[in-house]
Amino acid sequence: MPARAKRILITSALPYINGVKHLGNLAGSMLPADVHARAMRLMGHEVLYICATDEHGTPAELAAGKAGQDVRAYCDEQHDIQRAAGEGFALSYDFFGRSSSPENAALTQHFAHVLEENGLIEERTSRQVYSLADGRFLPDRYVEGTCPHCGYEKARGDQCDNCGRLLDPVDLKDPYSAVSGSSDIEIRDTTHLFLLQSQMQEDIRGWVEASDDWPQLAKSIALKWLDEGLRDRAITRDLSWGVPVTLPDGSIRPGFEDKVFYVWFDAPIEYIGATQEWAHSTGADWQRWWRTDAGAEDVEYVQFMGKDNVAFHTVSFPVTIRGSKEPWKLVDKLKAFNWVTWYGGKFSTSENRGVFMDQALDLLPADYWRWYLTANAPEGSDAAFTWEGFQSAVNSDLANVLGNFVNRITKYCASKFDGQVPGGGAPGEAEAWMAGELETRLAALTAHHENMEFRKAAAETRAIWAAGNEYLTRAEPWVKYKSDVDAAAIGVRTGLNLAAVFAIIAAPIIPDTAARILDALGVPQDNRRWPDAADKTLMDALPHGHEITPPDVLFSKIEDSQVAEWTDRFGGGED
Ligand code: B3M
Ligand code: ZN
Repeated sequence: MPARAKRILITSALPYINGVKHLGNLAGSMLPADVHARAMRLMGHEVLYICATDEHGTPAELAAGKAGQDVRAYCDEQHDIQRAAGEGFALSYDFFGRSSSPENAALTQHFAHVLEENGLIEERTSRQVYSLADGRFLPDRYVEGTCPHCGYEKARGDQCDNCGRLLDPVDLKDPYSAVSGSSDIEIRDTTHLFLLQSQMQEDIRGWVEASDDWPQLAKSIALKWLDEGLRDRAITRDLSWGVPVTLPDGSIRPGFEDKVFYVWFDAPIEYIGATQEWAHSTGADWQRWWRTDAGAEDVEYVQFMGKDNVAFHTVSFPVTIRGSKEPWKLVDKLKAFNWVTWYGGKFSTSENRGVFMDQALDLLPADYWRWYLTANAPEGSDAAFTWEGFQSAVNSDLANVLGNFVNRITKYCASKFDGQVPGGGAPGEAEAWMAGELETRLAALTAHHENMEFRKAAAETRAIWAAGNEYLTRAEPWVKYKSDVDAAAIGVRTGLNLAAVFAIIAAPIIPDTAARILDALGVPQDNRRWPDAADKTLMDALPHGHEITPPDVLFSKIEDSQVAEWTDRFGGGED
């Protein structure tokens, strides 16, 4: 148990329902959230890790349309596919919900009602793009055209993918419908609910400035938005798929029969909605995680996301929460990531550039990817995925450093000591050196995990494994065995105990391999706890005489021929 066990709520940005995510999406939200959740659980904290598919809005409708499917059927199918991909990557969600759940609809409607009671919502008439050919309004991504800022010709109504600016569909030049391609378009008046964010400007600024626990990237993005001034924004759309706009008595709001809430209004509310889904399916209590009048003031709430989502989490969603004047839990720590690029460029399905989550698992087990993507997390800047970098991380860190250590020591124990942890011998110089390494390095590693510094955590994990190999070089049990079996015994015993420590500290990043090593060493579940840097018994914890079995090969090296084949299939540096 840590000095003080905390209650930690972790959410990762909700992946859009429109297709399996690529490795860059994984590396910038779900994977680091999982690594953090696992590390904190191992350290004895009570963790709730929640995620869900983000199922509303134009991306869902458009993708369903392309697939020729009804939107709900499309979402049902894609949700299962994404859940399976998450399981394949060993993402240890406590619950993976759906923003189309009844829980989220009820919460979204509730927030709109209280915001309106608090004078923060009003109906306004605004101008929207209307397609005569399609007989409908074209919100957000339903319309494409030329970006008024940079001239990019395939800008989407809500955002330009070329210059990154957020757009209003009516500002696009030469607009055309993304449904039919028709440019038979006019601008018509339509009524929507507007959230009066401008009234919350000072409140939100005060809250952001008081949040000392946010890493730099998140805070600077939030302040930039506040400096530009919060604008009132429409939180409904002319669409049929989404959360219906109701009055407090539950009936549809007059004039909003063909409208629903905007996806970015209901999606973050689904963090709460998915927690309710979890509670309803398990009988657990959701309020102690979310309601500060029901114990949630003790919760540490950590959010993970890519940098493009930060404004929505530091400004828009907090306007919803704080504007409600109800006792909801707000984020305490927000970890934002830059992009993983594909050789410096964009991942692209259509251009065959990059690997998607389901494809990755057909090539190699999850731990290989988890290791590389964590060791190269896009923290300080964007990080390029390259096959060469992936090959070298797997071959040197996993196969040569960790795999080789575990393999050497367990095989030697099996062949010379009947596969039993040997007693005998006393710690000497080599053991003292290793104990010193462990003490300082474990303390550093623990701090990196607590601070959510993922690259540093992976580097320190590797450094501890490497120290183990250095220890074996110093202790030389295989040389000593010839003249002094007891002197060899202390080396083998220490080595086996180190293998257990190495597996436990690796478990947040490579959980499947860690479990295989711990199984091979016969470490009981109850003893699979995060090691305390000050613990003097770490190198002699396995009972003497205890049986171990060498594991099968832990990692196979990636061959140059595989790199060549994958470069061919998924793209590489040449294009
Ligand atoms: N689905 C956008 C994204 O995947 C969005 C995140 C929602 S978090 C509430 O980038
Ligand atoms: Zn642009």
